[in-house]
Amino acid sequence: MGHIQEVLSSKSEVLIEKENKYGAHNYHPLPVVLEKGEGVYVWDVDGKKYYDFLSAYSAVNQGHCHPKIVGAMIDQAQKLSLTSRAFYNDKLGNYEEYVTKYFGFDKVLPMNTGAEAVETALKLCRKWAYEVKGIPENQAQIIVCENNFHGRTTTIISFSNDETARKSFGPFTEGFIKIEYDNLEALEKTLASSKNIAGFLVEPIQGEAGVYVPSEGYLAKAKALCEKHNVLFIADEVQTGIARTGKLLAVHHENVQPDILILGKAISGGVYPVSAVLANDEIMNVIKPGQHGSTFGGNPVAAAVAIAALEVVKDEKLAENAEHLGIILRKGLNEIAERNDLITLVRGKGLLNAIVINCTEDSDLAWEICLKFRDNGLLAKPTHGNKIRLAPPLVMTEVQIHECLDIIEKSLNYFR
Ligand code: IF1
Repeated sequence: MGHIQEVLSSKSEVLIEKENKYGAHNYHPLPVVLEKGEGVYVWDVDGKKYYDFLSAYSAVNQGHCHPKIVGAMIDQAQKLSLTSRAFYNDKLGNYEEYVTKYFGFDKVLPMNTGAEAVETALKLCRKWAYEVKGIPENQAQIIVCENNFHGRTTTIISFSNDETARKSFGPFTEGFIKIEYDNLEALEKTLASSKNIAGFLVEPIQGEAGVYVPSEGYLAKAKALCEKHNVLFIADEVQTGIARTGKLLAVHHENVQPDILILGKAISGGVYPVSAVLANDEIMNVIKPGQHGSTFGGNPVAAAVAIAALEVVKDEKLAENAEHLGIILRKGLNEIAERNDLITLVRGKGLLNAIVINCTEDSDLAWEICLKFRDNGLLAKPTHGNKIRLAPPLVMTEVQIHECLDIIEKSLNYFR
């Protein structure tokens, strides 16, 4: 197959060049320059329309620029945007009550990005370990999974096994034990190996690793094992949460209530950086004034935006829609796989899906396929070499899913 002939408009080229010249090279974006987003669609600077099958990595579950969410941001931003937590304001308490009742926890600690929320959860877990569980100071160990992705701070990459994310960023933070994902024996063995285990941090589905859905019952049994050993079950639902997998939370597929819940991305509908850590009083009350915080954490705009974004999830039944359309999407992808051997595997839950392409991880075929998707009006991006994540906003319709399946098959057939 030939390389896609790259012909971008001069408008796009100029803007790409600016990013190259004035911006850090910490990304390798697909060559498309976007200017507008609305619902399931985005438009490039030349007015070409695309289906967005990445959803900003599941941050725009409610669709791009949802009017209710944007409206909430505009209204609040014109009234009071930021007080810092040095003073009270009229939005935070209402948001804290709303979000804790929404997910069923006593308290929330509001932050801004997913990584900040993960860091917050790790600090909370350690402090609980020392002050409640009674683990000796500085001896707490937190279990994590191989091929995890929890963000890019120094502590988080300390327990990553992705050399690209780690190389030349040492020295690393101690206190983490890595085990195989979806392996209950490994979890049980590690839990039993030491009295200093404080928590188990896990993605209910490993997104970046290529949308790995664990075995049925894994999350429920893992939670039970953690309870047995008085270890906190910490669910990172930054990517899998907010209805993405067909339930409000991915852990709800197994009726699991985490000890600590981490949320980000679509909690704001992709309109504003909002993240949150939720827990019950026994855990959350270990944090005292001055022990943790953030300038923007829980600001009035974040509070207003998050309430609107969460209301949209319920009002528009996005979890039910994701569940229903995910079944149709995977069925259609499997039918394409029967006709075209470029797809070796289809996996996912709700509208968090991926196809595995019949090539080696270092091949550029998945990238080429995404360029062809782009030419045919659908935007997606490979993850870890030969997997292409397919995660549209949860406001898709059945007709649009079928239209996208046609685009996907037409694009794949170009490479046969
Ligand atoms: C980028 C990946 C996805 C996350 C989970 C915490 C965070 C993320 C499960 C941190 C963030 C984003 C980061 C984004 C791309 C995207 C991503 F490719 F990096 F790995 F989704 F899979 N927990 N994931 O998925 O949240 O600090 O970014 O708000 O470009 O780095 P954040």
